[in-house]
Parts: sequence; structure tokens; C-alpha cells
Amino acid sequence: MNALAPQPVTQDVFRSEILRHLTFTVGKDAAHASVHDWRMALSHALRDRIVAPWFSATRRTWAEDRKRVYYLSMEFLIGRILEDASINVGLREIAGAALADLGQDFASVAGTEPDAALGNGGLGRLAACYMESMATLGCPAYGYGIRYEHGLFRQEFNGGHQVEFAEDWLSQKHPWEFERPECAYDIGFKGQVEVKGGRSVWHPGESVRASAFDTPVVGWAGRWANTLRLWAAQPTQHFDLKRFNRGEYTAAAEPETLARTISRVLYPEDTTHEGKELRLKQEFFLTSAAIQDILRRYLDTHSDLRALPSKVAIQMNDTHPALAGPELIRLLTDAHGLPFEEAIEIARSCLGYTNHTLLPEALERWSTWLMGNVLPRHMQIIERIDEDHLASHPKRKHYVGIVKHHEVRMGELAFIMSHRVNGVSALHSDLVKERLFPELHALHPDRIINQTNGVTPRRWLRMANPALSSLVTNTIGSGWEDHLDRLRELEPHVEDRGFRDAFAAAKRANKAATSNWVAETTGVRVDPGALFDVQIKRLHEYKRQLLNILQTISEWHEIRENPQADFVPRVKIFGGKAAPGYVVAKEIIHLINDVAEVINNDPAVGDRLKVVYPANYNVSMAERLIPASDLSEQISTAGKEASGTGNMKLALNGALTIGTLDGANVEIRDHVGAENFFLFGLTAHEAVERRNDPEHSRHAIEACEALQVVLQLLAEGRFSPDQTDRYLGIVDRVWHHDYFLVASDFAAYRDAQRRVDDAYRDPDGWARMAALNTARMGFFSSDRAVRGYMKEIWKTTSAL
Ligand code: F58
Repeated sequence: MNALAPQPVTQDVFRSEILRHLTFTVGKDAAHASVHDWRMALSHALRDRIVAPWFSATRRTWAEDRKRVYYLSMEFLIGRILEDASINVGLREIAGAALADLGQDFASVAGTEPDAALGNGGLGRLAACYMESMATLGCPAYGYGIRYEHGLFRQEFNGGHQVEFAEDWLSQKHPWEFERPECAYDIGFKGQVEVKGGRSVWHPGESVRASAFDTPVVGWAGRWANTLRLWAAQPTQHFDLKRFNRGEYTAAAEPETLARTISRVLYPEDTTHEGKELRLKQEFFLTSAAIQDILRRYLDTHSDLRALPSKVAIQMNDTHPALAGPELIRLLTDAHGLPFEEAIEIARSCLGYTNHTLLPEALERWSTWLMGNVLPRHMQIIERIDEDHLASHPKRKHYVGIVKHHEVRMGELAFIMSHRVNGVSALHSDLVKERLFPELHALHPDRIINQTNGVTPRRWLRMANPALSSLVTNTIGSGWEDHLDRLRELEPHVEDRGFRDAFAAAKRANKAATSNWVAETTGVRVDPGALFDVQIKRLHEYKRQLLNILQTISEWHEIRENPQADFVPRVKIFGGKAAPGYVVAKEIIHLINDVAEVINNDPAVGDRLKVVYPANYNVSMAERLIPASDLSEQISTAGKEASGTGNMKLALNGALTIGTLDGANVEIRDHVGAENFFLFGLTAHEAVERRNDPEHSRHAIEACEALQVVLQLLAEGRFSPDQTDRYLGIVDRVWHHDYFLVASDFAAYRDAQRRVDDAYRDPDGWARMAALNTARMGFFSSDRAVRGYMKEIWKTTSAL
């Protein structure tokens, strides 16, 4: 057994550990303990088991003076921790049995844990998967983020509208974290820069303190654990007792209120000036605290800052932490006296940048005025980086710099300050070269590489889908959890009718459980024998939930027109949140809910078509829905979805994909086989060409009678009888402003859905395709992705 593995524990021992924590940590008597108390006691008993591997991993990293990876991300979309951690330390069964001895049910206890929702979507969830894989692979690493008091908002529907409520995950004590008040850094803003003795000295006009909270992240089999360090903002000024004593209670608390604003909410709206400034401050807050911590740790045991890149790899998860370059340069030059040219090279050798989007509105730009005001020294450094880069490429053709038209372009800054830039799927990385940074790519042809995303199989198969996991283990033995390529060994068994039946039975059991859950949460009864057709992701026009709901309307219309025909029963399941200020996305949510209302209550339709949209999609809901899905909707306009990761989770769990050639769909189709994937739609290049025809929508609509009918029904107010003109805006957009090519892809999508129906009519053939999807998805483990980063970007090896 590995020396770092935790000591084995029996059910009896673990039961007494739970009881000990219930008594001494929670302070409750078993007779009066609530489910919440039991969860706290269980979480602490489990956390104890993580501390041993955590300490040995940390000690070993120090003793061997290993290079560490620092993953900087504004988002970590973790979800629940308890069950995942119990599985990784090998205590899931023992914990369940010990709790049962105490009269408690594991699932009910674990089910009360709030999701740690410190992220919006794919980017944040990717960070969480990578943290788990780095721990599994024994890659010494720290995740750095912000300890938001309020994570992603809670979504409710009111009359079909999305309504947002503040999320409150910290209203109960968070048992997984360790507060580190001794680990704190001052973060400055504003003020002036003075030149003194040849060095620049920044005198910030404001400051807050970043104080660390550490959560251990344990990998598979408890072999290694890393730290997720989240920063909370606190005031640097002491509480003003004099003002308080004068009766000025609010004024006395002002510094605290101002400071805490910085770590209060995840990604506040940035449509107002105040919002923008706060977002910039949040980004610098995270980045500066991280860089100060990294340098402090390095200088504890080293003195030569020139050797920093041999011990430090810093990954920027998108441009949000892109001030890492300027901040590292500032500290190396202003605080440690290195020459600028040397500092820039050191910083670049440490830094890597992952790009997650080509969408222009998501590419960060700050006005030079705001940057100069909030971070005056960094603005100077950015200009100097720009000049330095310009000077070293005198023969450039179409130079695109960092500062242009009075804006600081964070993508260009991140690119120029990184030794590697990566996209997140093969297609996306090509488009990053061709469309996003063509000039910079020409100057630095080796810098952009690809690292296709991956997902952790521990959470997304082993934990979320115990039925399928057991079948896999019974068929090929254990050990696939950290060698996901081994799923290939399932392939010969797919030829076996018994295996296919067992595969279908596991799916059916998951669907039955989910049907009950759907009835409880939405009040809609669905038939577990129907095809579960699932689109779960953030609401965005490019993701084309609209295309899906228009096709649903078309299907409904056909059932009504041909009530005797043989339709494959379907349940359309939607899940996802829209950004609070994204009006069009919210309109689409309203439409889906309105369509659901009409279809679900239409006696002519019965069980042949249902539409459900459970509110507040989050990581826990994904864990529930993904194992119960038959069909995975990955229907973005080609060229717009950088990768997708839900597509991977669904295919791994045996859902067939209906999708465009976008993001990682391309590679998923290559792996699972074109015959096991329902492809449709324009390619990324065709999409660009199509937009050159100003009449593309009209042509598409005129060529497709079914689409005409759907748009007519919408325009008539068939789904909004209380306000018949409600969807005229959407109809108008499809006709005249269809940038995302809903009309152009509609007919092909509808045809692909017909092929889906035909395939589902043959249950054994469907089971074969589904099982082949699972068997061939091994490549999409985040372990493979993280190994790629270790080798190609971080230049680091496993400590195991
Ligand atoms: C997502 N980006 C991509 N951004 O859309 C998805 O294709 C990809 O699979 C995933 O990253 C992981 O690489 C994403 O989630 C955000 O949520 C941004 C957060 C900050 C504001 C702008 C959106």
C-alpha cells in the first residue's frame, strides 16, 4: 500500500468518530441531533481522514522541493463535497453503514449539504474537475480563488419568468475549510506612483486585506491531497471605537462594509461604472493575494528569484487573473529590484493562459482610464510590456497591441505574458489561432497549443451513477476510475445481449428515480419509458435552447395533426440559468415555460410529449439528470462553443449526442464513432459564409414549412394566450436578426431528431450505441487533460 494512503478504518471505529464529533465539535447529544448536526459530525469525521494524506503530500512537496502548480481562477464550481470526498478516501460504504448504525441514512444526510456554487458554468466546473485530477495524479498544486459570501444566484420561476435570489451557502458553517488568519496580505488600489532612487513606489489610496481559507482537495484512493485556497476580503483599518462611542454606529462599520463588498458576490453585474470597478478590484484582489503568497512560499526556501520558473507554474483560467503578469513584474522589479527585462522573462516562463471563448462580448477590456485610476502602477507596467513587445518585433505586419483605442485588452495581455496559450478543444484552438489572435500567432507560432477539456470520472460516473458504475466494475473489474481508457474493455461485452440488457436496465432505473424526482419538483408526471431528451447548460443564444424549443413546438403540432401516428414518447428536459441582465435569454426561458404549460396540459398529447424545466439547475441537479439521460443536446451554432464539458459527462453516462460540429463534439464523435452520434447542421466555416447572405433566415424559413408553422403559432400567441404579442420579438429575431442561425439549422435538426426517433424504436440497437458511447469516452477524463497540461505547459511531474 502507498505510504501516503490513510490507515484503514472499520465501521465501528468510524461510528465512534462520528459520535465524537457530534459531541465535541457540534456539541449535540445524539438524541437531539438534527440531520444538519449529523452532516456536520460526519463531515468532520471524514475531513479527519483527509488531513493525513494532505499533510504527507505537503511535507513531501517541501522535502523534495517540488515545482508547484498554481491554478488561478475567479470561479470554482465545486458542488457538494461530502459524498465525493467519502468515495475518494474509500469510506463511502463504511460511512453509510456507520450512519445506519446510528439510525441515519447517508443519502438524506449528504443531501442537505448546500452546493458550493462559486462559479457560473463550464469554466468554473472545469477548475473543480482539474483540482480533483491534480490531486489524483499527485501533481503538487494550489487552487486560488475568492471565497464569495454569495455564490451563483438561486433561480426560481414566477409565472414562467426567471427570478433571482441571493444564494447563501455560508449561512451554515462550512465544515470543509480551515481558516488561516495568519495568512493574509494587503491589497492596494488607486493612489499614486512615485519614483524614488530609480525605483517606482506605489502608494495605494485604498487597501483591503486578503485572508486565506483552505479546503483540502483529496484525489482518488486518498493518495494525494492539494489545497484550494480561497481569499476573503477584510478591512485593513481597525474598527473605529471612537466613532462607535459617539453613536456613529454605521460610520464605524464603514471600512468593514467596503472591504467585504469585494468578496461578497460572484461576478456582479458589470453594466454600471460601479459594477465594472468592483469586478476589476475583485480580479486584482485574487491575483495579487495569489502572487504575494506564491512569492512568499518560494522565498521561504529560495533566494534566487531568477530560478522562480523552475519551481512555479501559474495557470490563468481565462483572462480574469491576467493581472498576474503585471503584478509579478511589479513585485520582481519594485520590491525585489530586478531589471524590467529580466522580470518580464521570469514572469512569462511561469505563466500559462487558457482561453475559453471567442465571443467578443466575453473578451475582457478595461478602459485605460479605469485601469489607470484603480491600478496606476499596473497601467504603467502594461504600457511598458506593450512597448517591449513592440520593440522586439519590428517587422510585424498587422500589429495588435495590448492598449488600443483607450482600452486594455486582457486577451492580448495574457497572450503576451504567457509562454503557452491553450484552447480547450481541437477546433477551438484552431479558431483561437485563426480568428482571435492571428497576428500574435504569426509572431509566436509555437505558443498556442490545444488541451481538450476533460471531466473527473470519480464525480461524474462513479458517484453520480452507482448503477452504471457497478455494472462497469462487475464487467471489467475495478481500477477504471483512475484509468478511464480501460472503459474500452467494455467493447467486447457490448456484443453480448446480457450486457446490453444490464446496461439498459441501469439507465431505466436511473430514469425511474428521476421521474419521481421530476414529479416532486415540477408536479409533472413523466413516463420513465419515454426518451429523456436533455439540454442542461447556461442559457445563451449561441447554445440555441431556442432551436430545441421550436423543434418541440413542431413535434407538438405534428402529434395534434396526426393523432393516430406512431410517435416515440419524449420528455424534453431543460435546465439552466440566464445572466440576470440577459434579456433575450430570459425571454427564451419564459417561452420554454409557456410551451411546457400548453403541451403538458394538452389531452390530445398525453404521454407522448412532455416538457419539464426544473428550476435552479446546479451541480447537484446535473448529477441527478445526467445518469438518467438518453439524448444529449449539444446544438450550439458551430464555432461558438469553445468545448463544452456537459457533452462529455452525458456521453460517458451512455447518452447519445445530437449535435453540431462544434467544440469538443467533434472529438467526441471521432471517439464514439459517427454511427453512434446524431450529427446535423452547418460547420463553423459554413456558418460564417451563411451570414454573408443577408437573407439567410428568409431563405431558410421559406424552404421549411414546419418552421413557418412554428413561427406562425408563436406569432398568434398560441403559447401566451394572456398576452398574444409576447413572442413577436422572438419571431422577428428569427426572421431578421438570426445571428445564431436558428432558422438555417432548423430543418437539419428536425431531420436528425427523426433519426433519433427511429433509433429509439429499436431498444436493443439503442442500448448498443449507448454502451459504445460509455466504452469509448475514456479519453475525456480530466486526468488525461491534466497530464497534458503537466507535460506541455507546467513542465512538472507526478510526486506519486
Ligand atoms: C466555458 N466558458 C465555455 N465562461 O463556454 C465552454 O465551451 C467550455 O467547455 C468551458 O468554459 C470550459 O472550458 C465559461 O463557462 C464563463 O462562465 C465566463 C465567466 C466570466 C464571465 C463571462 C463568462
